[in-house]
Amino acid sequence: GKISPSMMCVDFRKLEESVRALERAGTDYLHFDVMDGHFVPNFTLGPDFIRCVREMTSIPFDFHLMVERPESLLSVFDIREGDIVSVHQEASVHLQRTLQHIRDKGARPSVALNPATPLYAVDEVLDDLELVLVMTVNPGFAGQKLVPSTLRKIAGLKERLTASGRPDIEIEVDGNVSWDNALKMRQAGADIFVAGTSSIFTPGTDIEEATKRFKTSIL
Ligand code: S6P
Ligand code: MG
Repeated sequence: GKISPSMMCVDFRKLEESVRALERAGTDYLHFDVMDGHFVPNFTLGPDFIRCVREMTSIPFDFHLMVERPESLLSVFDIREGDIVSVHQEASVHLQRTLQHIRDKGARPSVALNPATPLYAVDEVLDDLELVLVMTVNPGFAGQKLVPSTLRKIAGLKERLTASGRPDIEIEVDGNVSWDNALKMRQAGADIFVAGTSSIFTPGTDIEEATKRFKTSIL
């Protein structure tokens, strides 16, 4: 499994040293939560913040766009080859075209699904995808509790992808990925784990040590 630490959970006063600790621990991605106050009732990281982190590191970025009409906002982000870009199925009117635009930038197209969104919502875009992001909480806030039915959903998605001839599509999980839940998610078929306040960013935790331990636990 791969780890994608959630940058909205970083202590912003220690931004650069946190990025360095994550680098030393061999993180696979950095996860950036972008919220617009419409699709979700909150605001978080924007293009300037993300560009600032880009200047610090060459770790690939994992954009999670929790915004209405993501197609109209792709151009404001510095998206590079090898980055993951997740757009929400519920927020995108022209989903196939949006995924195509992401691929044209050399990035890895991904669709995010809210807990209540059925798996068949990705059936018609499997050709355009490299990953599916399964939300295991309702998006908008860090520090929430797992929606239990999403564990079955991960397993269901794994089966569905295999049956459709796309077992190569990776499954990313986001929301209350605690030490315990990560193991259950791993067992259900998850490949990429967004780590937040439930694991490596619990106050008082040594980020480098916790990230290494997390990576070992999802091997
Ligand atoms: C939630 C967001 C997530 C959170 C992450 C925090 O809307 O998409 O990426 O930052 O879930 O982790 P935790 O462990 O606090 O749930
Ligand atoms: Mg997220």
